[in-house]
Amino acid sequence: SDLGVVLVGFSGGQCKPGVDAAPTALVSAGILDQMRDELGYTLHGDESVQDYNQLRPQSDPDHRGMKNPRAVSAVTQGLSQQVYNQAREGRMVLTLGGDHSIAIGTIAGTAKAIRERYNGRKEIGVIWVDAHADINTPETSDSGNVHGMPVAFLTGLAKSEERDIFGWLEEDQRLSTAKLVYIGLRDVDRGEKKILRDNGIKAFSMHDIDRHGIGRVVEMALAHIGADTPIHLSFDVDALDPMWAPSTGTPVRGGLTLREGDYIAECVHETGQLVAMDLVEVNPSLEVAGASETVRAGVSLVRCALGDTLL
Ligand code: DIR
Ligand code: MN
Ligand code: MN
Ligand code: MN
Repeated sequence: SDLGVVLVGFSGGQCKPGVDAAPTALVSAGILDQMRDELGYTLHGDESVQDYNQLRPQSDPDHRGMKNPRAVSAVTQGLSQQVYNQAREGRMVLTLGGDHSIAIGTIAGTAKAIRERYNGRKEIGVIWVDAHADINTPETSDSGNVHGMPVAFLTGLAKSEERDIFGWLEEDQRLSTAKLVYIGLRDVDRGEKKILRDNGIKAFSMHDIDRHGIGRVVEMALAHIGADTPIHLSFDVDALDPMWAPSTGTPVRGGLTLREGDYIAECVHETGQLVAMDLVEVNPSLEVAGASETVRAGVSLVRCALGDTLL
């Protein structure tokens, strides 16, 4: 079958350099060769990594507290078109980031393509696997880093009138809060907790995983999305415990084991509903001793989501 690949060397959604080098590291570790040779995909799209950090506007002052707002907006707007172009052809789309701000573009792209494919009768569901909820609005964010805000812009909880600062997002590129589910949360800001509560957003924290086990949590998450809903899986590698994925910008202890992460990905694959996956926040320049482990964990998550089986 067909797989569109989008390789995004971009770090402007947060402050630590190096996360832009992840696609190259993942490709060097053989991720695309494995998709082709072992999983049997026909690959589409540019297999050379695009350096999106070069795409800097001349002047990009903070706006509503957001850092690099025009750069992140321009990159994600371009990505939304790229992912849409792949998904429109009926291909599964794999995006390798970059920081998690890029999901503004990837999810906008699949949301639009799926609405078109089903003449507006279906919308995507998103499974967001992360230690963080990434649902700050510019006003609730303490950091100003846009990688902590993508879900707010995608759901319309944060809106913008400026075309060059996420004002390009159209209604058909949006995600319903009812079609969103989190797995792995353990570092959620106070303002984000209020947003999750006020909007009744489904979220499974590490506490829920401890209580019910990963099997039951994934079952409940998929039940929330629904059996006939196309799924976009957005996987932040920091959902994994730093024991398995130390090389990431904002590690939080007490996370998923590598097997729990792989299990989530395997179950999403098994549904047959997966239409797109993002793998983000691998930063090979941090914790250099753990960089290759983190890259290997990322490769494993993608393999599992795209159909590698144990037996
Ligand atoms: C924090 C950390 N909630 C923020 N967020 C993320 O900056 O908004 N770290 N996404 O990965
Ligand atoms: Mn995170
Ligand atoms: Mn935090
Ligand atoms: Mn994230």
